[in-house]
Amino acid sequence: MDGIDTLRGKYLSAIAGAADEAALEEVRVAALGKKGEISALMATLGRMEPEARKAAGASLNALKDEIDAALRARKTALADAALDERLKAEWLDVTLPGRPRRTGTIHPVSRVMEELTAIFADMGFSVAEGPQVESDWYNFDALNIPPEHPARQEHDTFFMHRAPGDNRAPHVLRTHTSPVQIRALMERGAPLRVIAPGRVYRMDMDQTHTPMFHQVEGLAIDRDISMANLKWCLEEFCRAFFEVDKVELRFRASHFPFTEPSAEVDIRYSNVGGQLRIGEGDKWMEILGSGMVHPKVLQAAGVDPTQWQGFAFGMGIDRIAMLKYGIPDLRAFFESDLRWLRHYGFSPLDVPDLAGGLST
Ligand code: 2U9
Repeated sequence: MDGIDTLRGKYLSAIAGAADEAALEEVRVAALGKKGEISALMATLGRMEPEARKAAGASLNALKDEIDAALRARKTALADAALDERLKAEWLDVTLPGRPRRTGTIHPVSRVMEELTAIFADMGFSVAEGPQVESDWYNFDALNIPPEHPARQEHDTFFMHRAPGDNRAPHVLRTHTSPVQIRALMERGAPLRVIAPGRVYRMDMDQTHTPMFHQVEGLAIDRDISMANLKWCLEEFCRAFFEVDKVELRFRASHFPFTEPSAEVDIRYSNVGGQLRIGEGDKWMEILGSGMVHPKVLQAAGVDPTQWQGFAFGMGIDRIAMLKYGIPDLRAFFESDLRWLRHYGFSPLDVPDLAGGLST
């Protein structure tokens, strides 16, 4: 059986020398494949004398098993070597300090909403939310804005489509957050203190207007509420929000359908070399609208105006964010420019808290 020993030597050294799995497979096919050398020898067994066939068959089977085992052992060795290579190449020192990565930032509008919430929560107001697509009853009628009022005109309001043949009044994108407060009043009744921050929509687009902007409105309903409470509440808010000890507000008589009497509120400020300072100087800037809730509005929400009254106010969040953080261009708020967001955004870990002032 010299031939067998030659074959053994040939294939075992070929297996030992195979550098990768593909080379190993070639050796397997050459030896044990259908047309392989050992398979061919197996095929000759049938033509042998029985005695010779027995001996040759046993030797060939033993060789086949030996080559098979060698193939498997080499395969495992190659896989282990490949894994060692990878582990060496992909080695990572987990004791190194973390690399600083850029994190996202909190948008100034979100930041100001958090600040507003903290300030008003401290005064006993809860936050209410509601749908951005509203019926015209919640957005207008309940707020004493009759159908012929200018705010209802097409140029201000975005109307939703109705299916053809559906002749009901269309829903609108809310033009203010007041419907949220109507809903809160109807659901919870009086007494009530809520603020409603959120997105509102008006068909308006120029340097100082965007079709979507953010508002916060506040509503306080109780048995004995007056303009004096309103004034204190707004002064307290401005002091905390602008983080100054002294603020001065000026109430100018105005008109809104949902409040009577109504007042627009200006804040005293100065402009020193382009730097705005709140609470000092001889300039006045309008920052919000307010008033005593109109009895018809209370009535629409199912609250008896002979028992309850309250104040309400509304202000633009984007505008007060620009004012507080010195942001010059309103439209940049909605462009998602990463450089702008990194510059004007806030750390997600820095959550405003009233204890000791908002920013400390
Ligand atoms: C209810 C009753 C009354 C909310 C109010 C204003 C005055 C106001 C504007 C400020 C700037 C909107 O963003 S802005 O253009 N808002 O002047 N809003 S009183 O009055 C309400 C709200 C809800 C139930």
